Amino acid sequence: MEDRRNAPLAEVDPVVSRAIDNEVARQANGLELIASENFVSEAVLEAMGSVFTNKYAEGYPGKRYYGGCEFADVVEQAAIDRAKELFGADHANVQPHSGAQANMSVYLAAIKYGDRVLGMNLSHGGHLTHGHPLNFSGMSYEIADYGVSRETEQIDYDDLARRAEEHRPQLIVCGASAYPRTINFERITDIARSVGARVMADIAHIAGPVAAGLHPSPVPHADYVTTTTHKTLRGPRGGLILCREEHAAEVNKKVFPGVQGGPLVHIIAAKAVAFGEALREDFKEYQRQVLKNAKALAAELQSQGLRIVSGGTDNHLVLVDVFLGGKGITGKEAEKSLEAAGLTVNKNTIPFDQNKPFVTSGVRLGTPALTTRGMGEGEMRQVARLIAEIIHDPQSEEARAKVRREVAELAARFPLYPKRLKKPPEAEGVGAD
Ligand code: DSN
Repeated sequence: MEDRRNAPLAEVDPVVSRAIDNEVARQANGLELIASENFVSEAVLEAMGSVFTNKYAEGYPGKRYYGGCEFADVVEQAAIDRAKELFGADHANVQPHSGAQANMSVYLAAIKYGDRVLGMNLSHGGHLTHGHPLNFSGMSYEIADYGVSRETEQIDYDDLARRAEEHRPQLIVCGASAYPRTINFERITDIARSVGARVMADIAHIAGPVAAGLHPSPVPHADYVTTTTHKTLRGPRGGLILCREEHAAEVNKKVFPGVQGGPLVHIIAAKAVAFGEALREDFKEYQRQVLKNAKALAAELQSQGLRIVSGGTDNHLVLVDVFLGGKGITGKEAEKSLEAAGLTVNKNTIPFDQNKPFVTSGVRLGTPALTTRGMGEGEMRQVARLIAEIIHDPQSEEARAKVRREVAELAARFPLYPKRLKKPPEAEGVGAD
């Protein structure tokens, strides 16, 4: 039998190889505005694609259930040390395969089945794992929620305090997936302490600004801090838990063997690389630009006649009301029309949405990915005008063609993964068509 173990992917599996090439082209030739996405460095990709994928390493550095873990220990210890330094945390567990598994491990460490959890309402910006009835969180715990005020569309901390007093939760979950404003983690922790609850802060979206010191950190306040590593933090797809020393042993036990088996050592190696990158001064500069870009994007969208939920943004994301009480279009229609013009966004509910979650009145935009490409405030204003043009006239072929041309020009001016981009998109029929 022919041994093809050393043959290149394109020969071994043309279907997968072509899909990867097409995805490189899709990412490079379009404009990515999904707030939870980003582009990792070649160094992170190299670590992810390493032979560490072959290694079982159940346990933790120095205490493994398998032999041959000496180099797995090196990368995991590097990831732990760098995460602790980056966030000023006592303890880091870098093994969660995802943010959801990080959150699940914390719930198991912090509370018992059937206990009460107070989490942010999903349609006000909360996350599935903060208590949705179809998620393990909603299935396993009694959930109460808090949200934003109708007037300001910002978290109503007085109401949160009242609800904490009323429901007496064992755990308060804070952090959000679609909330553009600064979160007062200290105030939420004070509220939790007043009712004897623990606090889990899920900073998946804002981990980058937090690491760069541009958003107040929950680490000195909350009992547990969880995050994904692939959003503003710009690492590989995965999860991370930070906590105080007193919770370290319990958290480790709940990640493994509680929730997971063997860690993904290749991903942990890539987390180490990403955390190393995030410790550098240029990462802080990048995060500053992400925030400036989000403000520029929001301001221009506003002057183009779109409504920005909460009136602006303090972080990397902008929640746009495209429905405008029925005068505009739905989030679903906006997402589709923008995609056809080469702009990738996701539809999103807005607080007190009149439309169903699959339709929505809003779109969520974020600047992390375009900022990684090197774009600044001038480009954000241009992107905002392109978005507004499509939303104000979603059926116009002429507008779509014009926007597509400008998207292609912008994308070409800020190249992405040039060494991986194999063919011009026209040749493959890939990209904005
Ligand atoms: N799906 C992620 C997001 O887009 O925010 C959260 O898990």
